[in-house]
Amino acid sequence: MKHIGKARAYTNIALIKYWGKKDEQLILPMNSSLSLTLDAFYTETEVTFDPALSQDCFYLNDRLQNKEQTKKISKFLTIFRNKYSISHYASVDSRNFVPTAAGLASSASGLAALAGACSAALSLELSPQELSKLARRGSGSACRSIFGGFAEWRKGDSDDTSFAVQVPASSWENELSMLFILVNDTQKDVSSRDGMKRTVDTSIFYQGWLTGAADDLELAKQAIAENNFSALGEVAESNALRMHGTTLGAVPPFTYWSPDSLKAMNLVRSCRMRGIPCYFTMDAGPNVKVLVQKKDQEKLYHFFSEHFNEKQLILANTGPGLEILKPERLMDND
Ligand code: FM0
Repeated sequence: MKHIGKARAYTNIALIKYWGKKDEQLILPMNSSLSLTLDAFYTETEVTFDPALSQDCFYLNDRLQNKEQTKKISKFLTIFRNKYSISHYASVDSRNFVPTAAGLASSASGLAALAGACSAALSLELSPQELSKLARRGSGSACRSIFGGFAEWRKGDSDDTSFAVQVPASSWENELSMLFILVNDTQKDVSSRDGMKRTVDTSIFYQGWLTGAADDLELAKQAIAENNFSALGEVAESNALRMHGTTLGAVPPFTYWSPDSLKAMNLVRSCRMRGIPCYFTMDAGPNVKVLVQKKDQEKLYHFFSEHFNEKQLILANTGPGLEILKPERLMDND
């Protein structure tokens, strides 16, 4: 018998970053992190466990992926199969919904959607906490995309104690937005997985990162509890800078910044001087994301549109948590 399930998950951007693993196999992080889920980028994934298959196959945006591209998915499926005693291979049909084709496909939304689809396929009815643990095994940041709004990934110290939880913010989170600035870059990519490993293994700044991140998380949670935008923005910006600082102390040193990343960061500072409160963050790539209050998002967009072209700017609002969907193949038979 075939088992089919489908789910949608939205991407999240960390305000306090996950940067470094304590256990690479289980994906246990060195530090706890905190993110905001956004509505502009999401993944829909349908998974079919099928006794007729002789290997896992992975379609991304209708294209069959090669062995290398299927590896991460297949590894996750194997973890899932072992955990829930399933013997069938699966076909995974994933679609990334991003406003432009600018390489913003995210492992967070992808692996969270896959975890949700697998759970739905077997009607497991897992709790958000269990889903978060499961998604974490695919990609660390995915454990936070189970939740909408703010999520805190509590690092824990075992497979069972490392998962994300909702951070209550009344409805304040709905007053927040993020502007994505897609910058041009010609540098060779260092994946977040490789970048964080090199940093943990070799950066003389890594210990400083860990000490700071624990304090930053507390400051961020307090700012959320008090609905204090500037306090949240300040700690998020400084946390991102510290994370990126660690890469310069690694061996060999590296950076995710490109000249246009610096240009965008400087523009954020001048925006603040002009009276628009806004703060930047960056992940393992050159794009800059700017946290802003929804009421100021048009002004911010306008300001940046004088320096970057329209295709480079994407506005997002706070997004929802994991959604279980009705599989299309079942709908055909309705
Ligand atoms: O999102 O090796 O989840 O907290 O985006 O798959 O566990 O892709 F800036 C980096 C994301 C890390 C910060 O890492 O790594 C954050 C980052 P995996 P992910």
